[in-house]
Amino acid sequence: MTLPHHHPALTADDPELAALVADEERLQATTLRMIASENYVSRAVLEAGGTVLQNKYSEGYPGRRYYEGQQVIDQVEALAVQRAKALFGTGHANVQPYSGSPANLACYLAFASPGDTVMGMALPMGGHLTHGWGVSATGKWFRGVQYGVRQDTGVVDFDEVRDIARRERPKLIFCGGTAVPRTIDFASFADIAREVGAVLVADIAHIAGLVAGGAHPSPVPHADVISTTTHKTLRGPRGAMLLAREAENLGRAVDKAVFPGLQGGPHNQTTAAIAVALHEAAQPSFREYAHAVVANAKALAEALLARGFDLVSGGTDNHLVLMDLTPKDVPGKVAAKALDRAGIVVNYNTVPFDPRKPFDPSGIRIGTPSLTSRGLRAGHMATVAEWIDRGVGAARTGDEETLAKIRAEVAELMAAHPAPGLPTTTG
Ligand code: DSN
Repeated sequence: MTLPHHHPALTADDPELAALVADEERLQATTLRMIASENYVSRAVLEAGGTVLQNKYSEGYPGRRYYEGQQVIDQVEALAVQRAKALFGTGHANVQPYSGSPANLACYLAFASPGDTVMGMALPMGGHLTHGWGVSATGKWFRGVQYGVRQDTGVVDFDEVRDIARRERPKLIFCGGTAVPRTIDFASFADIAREVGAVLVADIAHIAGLVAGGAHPSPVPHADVISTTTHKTLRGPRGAMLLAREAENLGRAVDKAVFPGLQGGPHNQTTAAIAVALHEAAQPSFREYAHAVVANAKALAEALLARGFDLVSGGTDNHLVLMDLTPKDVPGKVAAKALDRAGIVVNYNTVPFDPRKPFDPSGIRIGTPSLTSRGLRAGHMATVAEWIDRGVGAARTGDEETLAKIRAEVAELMAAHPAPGLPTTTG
């Protein structure tokens, strides 16, 4: 299969780099991308992110900049802010954080001081590095205390969360994470945060699109601040937002922390692409998409359970499934690399109480946002589960022939379901 040239200037200026871009386009077109945090953006989002808006410096906020010439940029940012507030129903939005980690770091700067106690879900339990985990700056510069999930259920135990919070009195509590397959109970976290006087940050990076599309309960009005990336289920560019209730001056604190506290000039081309993604997410078709992501993940989980796979928490309520491969006698990394050779792209992942190391853990994490963007629906999930089953089996026995066969079957289904944003395939 060949792809036509879609980047004429790049191809003329720098054919070496243009060829790499074409290779990546081909890879994304022909593989089943199941990394739960990835997606395909629309061509409109790609175009907005590649505009001359990137030539402009604009430290500050609309109407309060440190450089002149902001007649247009102010409107772009104001539009993104207005769309974010409308989509999520919040009083305040900051669309400038460069990505999820700086967005979370801004919460520390806004509401805590170095050495303060902060609380989040432990990374191996499904949390995120920036929720106070030891190797992260947030765990080095703050005193991170961590909650997890129950070993018997795989879900958060709010008695444990409350006990830790009462004992440790954290300044900040993070809820949300990167490998949480179940609905996040924002109201219960908010009760606990209120009781101990902590600021509650709901990190909805993974589920922002589901929240926007009505397929996961909203953290509004429970969380004080909502942190999210814009490129996962929300299907926007690589970027982030911080949303807050205006009434309590939370928004002002967040803004000061992002700029001048942490960042310089916002990436205006990204702001524009975020605005486009927010516009797309406000359409009725996005609601259908968000619900289909969840329906696909549930159908996939059922099909995997029927094939004898062990799923953390026994299934999923959202877009991701966390598989413990211990009973299959295949380490997560071996399975992930074999599936990659079969054209199914996943990541190896720790599972709660994992006896193995994070760089060689027991599980894999899979998700349905990207394949749903290509139009795959619940009826396709039995096939996907079968591929994963055969692929994991082939990983155990070193059966490269089976992996190659799956690769060809995957490519055929992908050719029938072109991905948004990619050049049309020919030949
Ligand atoms: N890297 C993201 C993920 O894969 O979940 C989190 O930052």
